[in-house]
Amino acid sequence: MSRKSIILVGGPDSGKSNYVGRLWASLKAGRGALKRTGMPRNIEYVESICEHLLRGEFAGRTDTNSERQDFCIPLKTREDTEPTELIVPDFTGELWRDAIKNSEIPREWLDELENADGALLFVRVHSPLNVQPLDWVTSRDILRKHGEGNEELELPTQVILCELLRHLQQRLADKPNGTRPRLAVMVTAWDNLDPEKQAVGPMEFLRKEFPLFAGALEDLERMEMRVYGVTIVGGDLKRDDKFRKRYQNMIMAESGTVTFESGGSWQESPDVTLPVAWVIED
Ligand SMILES: Nc1nc2c(ncn2[C@@H]2O[C@H](COP(=O)(O)OP(=O)(O)OP(=O)(O)O)[C@@H](O)[C@H]2O)c(=O)[nH]1
Ligand SMILES: [Mg+2]
Repeated sequence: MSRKSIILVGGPDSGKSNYVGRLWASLKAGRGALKRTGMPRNIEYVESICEHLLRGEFAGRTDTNSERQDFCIPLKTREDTEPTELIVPDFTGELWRDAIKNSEIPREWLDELENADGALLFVRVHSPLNVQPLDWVTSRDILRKHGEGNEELELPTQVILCELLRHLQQRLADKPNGTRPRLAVMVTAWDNLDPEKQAVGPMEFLRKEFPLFAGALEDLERMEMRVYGVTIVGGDLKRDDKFRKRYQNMIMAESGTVTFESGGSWQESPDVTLPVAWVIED
């Protein structure tokens, strides 16, 4: 069986693991664009995330001392294609952040980046771990000085995102058919924005909150990029009591949406597998 690996990249608390658990719930239910053709290896890992979501809570952050977890599942991207094994390694975001801070990315990760068929880059709306300043000039100066011995500085989130983007650009190989590698930028906890902000789409959110990063995305040449607003169950299980009550009567694998651009406007789909389907599409 052929293999495709996508790499999940993002700082701590950016929503990577909960998304993987929710992706598994959709694949299990079998209603999305991606169709599984078997069971995942390391099923305990994704099932434990699903159990939290079924109980009405988000799964906790990945333990920095635990082994790296890989979600590996055989699937088809279209009815007429051969099954392929999708491999999604989930490293803790703290390790990504520290690697960028110390300008030292472990060899194991570089190998994963070089062998990946595409990437998902995560940034979470209103995460308490998002580090400001927001303004473009300060962040740009920090980015310029990064690597010159100022590593005790707490790096703003958008500087980390720009550095992650730079590594992706340098390392991701072209697709076997010669086209550029694909990157889905996942703006998670999309439900945390009010309807007016949701209506203008996730790229506008990035322009406002992380302008340096948004600029870098707009200048990308070596990768194809799409931005997705992602809410894995459609609301905030931690902070929104009304939503939590409604969620008791919802089916987990049918809750949640992705917001993406199509035909010049923002569309919403209940199929949370769409970003992965687009990244690995031949
Ligand atoms: N409101 C809302 N919050 C979300 C959503 N997805 C994730 N979160 C929140 O984000 C937190 C972090 O999510 P994780 O999936 O643990 O993030 P992570 O990137 O794996 O974090 P590390 O393991 O530290 O790298 C969760 O505990 C939730 O509080 C979402 O769709 N909506
Ligand atoms: Mg995690």
